[in-house]
Amino acid sequence: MIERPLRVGIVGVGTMGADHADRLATRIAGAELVAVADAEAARAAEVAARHPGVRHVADPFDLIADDDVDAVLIASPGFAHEEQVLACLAHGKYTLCEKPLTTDSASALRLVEAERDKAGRPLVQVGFMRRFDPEYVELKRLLDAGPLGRLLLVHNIHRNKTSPAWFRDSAAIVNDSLVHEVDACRWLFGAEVETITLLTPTASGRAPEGLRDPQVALFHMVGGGLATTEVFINSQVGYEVRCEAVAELGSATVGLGQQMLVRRDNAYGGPIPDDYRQRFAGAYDIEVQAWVRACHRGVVEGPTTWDGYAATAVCEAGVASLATGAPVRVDLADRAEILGVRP
Ligand code: ISE
Repeated sequence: MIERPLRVGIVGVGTMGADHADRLATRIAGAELVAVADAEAARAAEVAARHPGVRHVADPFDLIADDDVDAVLIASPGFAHEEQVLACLAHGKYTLCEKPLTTDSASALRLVEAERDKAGRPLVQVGFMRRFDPEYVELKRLLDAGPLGRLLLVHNIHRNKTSPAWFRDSAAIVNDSLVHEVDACRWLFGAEVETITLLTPTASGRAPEGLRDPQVALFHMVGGGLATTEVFINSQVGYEVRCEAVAELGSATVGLGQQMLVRRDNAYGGPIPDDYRQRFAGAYDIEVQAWVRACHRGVVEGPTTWDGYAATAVCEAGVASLATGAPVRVDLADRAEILGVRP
């Protein structure tokens, strides 16, 4: 139990980390942003300068080891996560690690095991913000409460206006964008993904050379559910996220507030957010606030390292499917054997 404000440090203050810095410094109760670190020192200095009293630290590992930091929010690129999360575990720090947990399943599984062996208890939450978005939460509540009967199908749409410069190959769309729908489907169905098939039409002429964009994913869930996801990261329009769940007695949809806007010039239907920071601003606030409250109580309540591992394993199989268009089975480790809990 931590009685005073939770002292938080942020590792990685690019687009998302800087957004979290503003959030933690201005509107999260029970927390104090104390330090930021970034591979680009100037960027850390710039973000720290916006928030009086916040230190900038050159080396992320010094921030993680700092006794004056109780909890770490990791918003660095996915390839840096394994070592940084391992350091957090070694120092017993509560951690909120942005998705993806890591970019390959072997390293993600190592983190599941390291949390078990080094910390002996859950310390890490993975940043899948859809689970905190009020509309998604309402959908989940409705499905679990039972009036719609058994969930049969989920249809997702996930579009961005343009891809970030570092999206240089088609796998980035799977690992960094589709990963959200992988987690959302596991959560909504309460089941793992059994196979994934990834198909692509002719690529948009607006997508950078070599990027197979858009993509369509099909998930066969354990237990018989099916999910489709369109991911289109250079749609030119804006940030559109929708999710329709089809159950035996009815359907329910998240994101209908954006449904009428289909043209690039925002011509009708009202404004559409430019990116995830606007569309999910409320979800991020709720997510980070819930994490802070959970840290005060010494627990992890959001998506776990297992959730991060399972999502990464599905994406890895998805990248393999991209090569052939054939279904690829997701081979997960035995959860009960690893964590000693029922699957
Ligand atoms: C980004 O990293 C996110 O997490 C966004 O939610 C997603 O829409 C985008 O495609 C990713 O690059």
